[in-house]
Amino acid sequence: MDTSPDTSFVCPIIIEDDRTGLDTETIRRALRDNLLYIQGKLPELASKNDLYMALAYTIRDRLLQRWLTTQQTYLKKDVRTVCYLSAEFLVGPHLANNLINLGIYEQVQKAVSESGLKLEELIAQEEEPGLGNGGLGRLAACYLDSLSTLEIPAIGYGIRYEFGIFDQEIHDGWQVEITDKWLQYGNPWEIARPESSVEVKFGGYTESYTDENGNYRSRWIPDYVVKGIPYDTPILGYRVNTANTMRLWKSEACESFDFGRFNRGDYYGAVDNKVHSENISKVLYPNDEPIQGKELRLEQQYFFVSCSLQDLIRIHLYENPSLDNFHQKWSVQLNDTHPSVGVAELMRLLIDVHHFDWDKAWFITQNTFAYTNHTLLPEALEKWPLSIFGRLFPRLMEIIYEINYRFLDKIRIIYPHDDGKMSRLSIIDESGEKYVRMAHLACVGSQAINGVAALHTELLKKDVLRDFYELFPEKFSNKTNGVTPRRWMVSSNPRLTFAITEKIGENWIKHLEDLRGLENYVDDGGFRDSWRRIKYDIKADLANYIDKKVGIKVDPSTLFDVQVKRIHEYKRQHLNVLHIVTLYHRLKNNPNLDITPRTFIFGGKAAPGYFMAKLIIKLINSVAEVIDNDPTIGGRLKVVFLPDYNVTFGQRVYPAADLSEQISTAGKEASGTGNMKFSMNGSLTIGTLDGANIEIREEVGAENFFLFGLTTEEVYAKKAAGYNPQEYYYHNEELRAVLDLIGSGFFSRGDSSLFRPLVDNLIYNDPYMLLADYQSYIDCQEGVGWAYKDQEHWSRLAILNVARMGKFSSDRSIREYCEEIWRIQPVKIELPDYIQANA
Ligand code: GPU
Repeated sequence: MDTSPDTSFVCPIIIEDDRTGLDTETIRRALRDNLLYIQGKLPELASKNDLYMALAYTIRDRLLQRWLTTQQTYLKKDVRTVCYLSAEFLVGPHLANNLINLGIYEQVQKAVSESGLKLEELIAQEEEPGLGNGGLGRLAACYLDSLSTLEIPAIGYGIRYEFGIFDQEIHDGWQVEITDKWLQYGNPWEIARPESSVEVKFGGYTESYTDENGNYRSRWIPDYVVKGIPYDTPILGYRVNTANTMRLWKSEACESFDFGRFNRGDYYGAVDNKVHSENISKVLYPNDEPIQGKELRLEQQYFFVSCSLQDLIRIHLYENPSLDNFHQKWSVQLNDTHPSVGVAELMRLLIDVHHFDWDKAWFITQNTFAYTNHTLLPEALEKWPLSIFGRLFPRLMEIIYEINYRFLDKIRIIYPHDDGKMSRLSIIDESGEKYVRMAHLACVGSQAINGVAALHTELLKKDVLRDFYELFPEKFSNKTNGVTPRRWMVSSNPRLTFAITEKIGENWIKHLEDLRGLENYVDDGGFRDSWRRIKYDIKADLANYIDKKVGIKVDPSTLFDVQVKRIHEYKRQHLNVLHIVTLYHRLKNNPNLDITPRTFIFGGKAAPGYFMAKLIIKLINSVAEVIDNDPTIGGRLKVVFLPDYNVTFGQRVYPAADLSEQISTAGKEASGTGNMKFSMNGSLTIGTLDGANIEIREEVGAENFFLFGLTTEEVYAKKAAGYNPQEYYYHNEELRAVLDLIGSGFFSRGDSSLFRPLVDNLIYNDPYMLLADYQSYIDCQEGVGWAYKDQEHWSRLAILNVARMGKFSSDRSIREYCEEIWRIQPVKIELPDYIQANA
């Protein structure tokens, strides 16, 4: 079958207005048309989901010209392109954002309501693609939005997991994992491109041979070959014509059957091979930090990286005579070490397939890659047993040995007789069982290395990557994370967006620094009034949602104190619980105590095999059950754990929060990005000097931030001095009472063994130093309570928080990457005349 472009086809395509028009009437007609001809449903039998699908196709039609024109422009102009390699893209639902970015929300709303429907209900139908665990995957999605908005040529490459992050249910207070079948009703946003499939080798052995010119070469004879099929999704920028591509790879068996094996009678062998190939892109591993060292996970990483690099090379050779200038046309960003096998794979492709010599191949490779580190947790630094790595990728293993040999040879000259240095820097960990250290491969093979917040980058230089920093300080820089205001303000908080725009115009949506203009209104009592009314209405909506979801009634006039993020000991959800139990304990002892009524809201998933994280979820739910049903509390404290925290729920909860909990142990959270989303939506932060909290506090001002806890230096010093949590337990009476209450079985129907592991771990071990930070946290929370009572004052602080969040737009982050790492310029996309411009 011929799947290449047929240039003899000269018939001009007449673009039907129904597929491009942006006015209400055309959209209404197109919706009906797509319902019938794409979704195949008569209006009277159409479900909400059918109508959502018809609307999604209607919007996709309007993206297609922009998308294809963008791709064509890139090819024609032979532009420099950034390619973002990420094992996760947590993009969230597409429909609402595409409407906003196209600028047709109102028209579509009208078109839909004239057909008797509610746009918000159709938007709510969309099943979000949960192709990520948390912060790292969501950051990749924010960056795609900013890249398109800033008109930067870019491709996001990843894996099209058939099952994304599991859906979370809570049964009797425990997390239960349910398969995420996000594709079951179809995905209208993607287009499969089987004609661009590529093949990826696994297993087998290598052999050397002499080519026709007498050169020694290696070739890889694989055990099996897997096919990667690309699925493309357009990522439209805000009010621009740029629509970049997110290209996700699905794995399939190369032949539907291995007929050789089949005919030899090895039917099961043949089927096994097919099943294994298809398994590679089957499911997202639900562990982040640290990821699980499973062989299939390593296969996933190599699979998508090899597919992506082969794809880049193919595109490159379409416009260029050779790969000599590859690094001038592409900048490949490694989103953590998950894709860092790319360094060895590009070497292999250049040397084995395109016959480059080593030095030239290495020059191109080193100048192509850049590496972002996202964690300081030592246990999260990826390493793979040599035994597995070498068996799966024998040729890459040889190449990594050669890279390492040449690297260490240089090190030996710089640091003669320093064997410690050599073994610390080596790509191969030889201290016990041998491992490939993926961060080392990334550092050696990249032209730039960055952390994701100022403190994080400093700690990388001082600690985790110290030897590399000493060796090539010029490669290191900081790129503080950011989030897209299109999703995290405009789309998720239309009321606040309207109020802001009414005062300062709409420029801030693309230039978030312009929010500073709001500072002129902090003294405007009328503005503060309407600010508070908006917050109240959003909280009332969330209260309704909570009631519907978990049957708990909460009062929107109470302080909404929110912690939503992955459940992890270092993020210290259990410190939050200690505060709740402290307040409860005080109220039990002193029923008339004057406290600020609060609603504590939690959300987050635990890795299925992470016992302590799951026990923390159970603890939150157990405490909630007791407190929520205690009549003596009279609603002054409420605790809610909302199941299945995801992007969609995040969009609901950030706008409704008064207080944002960012309480990780100093030095543990690389950046955090939820902290930014809360603050942009007018919540105040209670937090430690960790990750981007520090920079948020610098921007909003110390007086607008509730700071507590040890600093990183203090954490280190205390650890070095032999931290003993028992001292806190024995010297702090209230803390002891709280821990004893939890340990006694009070919250677990008398079962004193249930929370024992958690309580004992705190008293005897406490690796994340909750006990050391306890008193400071409690005191700080008391200050929060008092501050909230003065609503006028609180509103001022909230407005100032929003006004000063300009730095944390992902547009700022992406501009920095473009200028300092990728050296890539924007490219304007001009649409053909017959396409209506943005509304
Ligand atoms: N992060 Br590594 C993840 O979400 N998953 C990971 O596997 C790794 C890092 C997070 C960091 O914990 C968070 O601090 C940071 O803001 C985020 O990456 C994006 O940089």
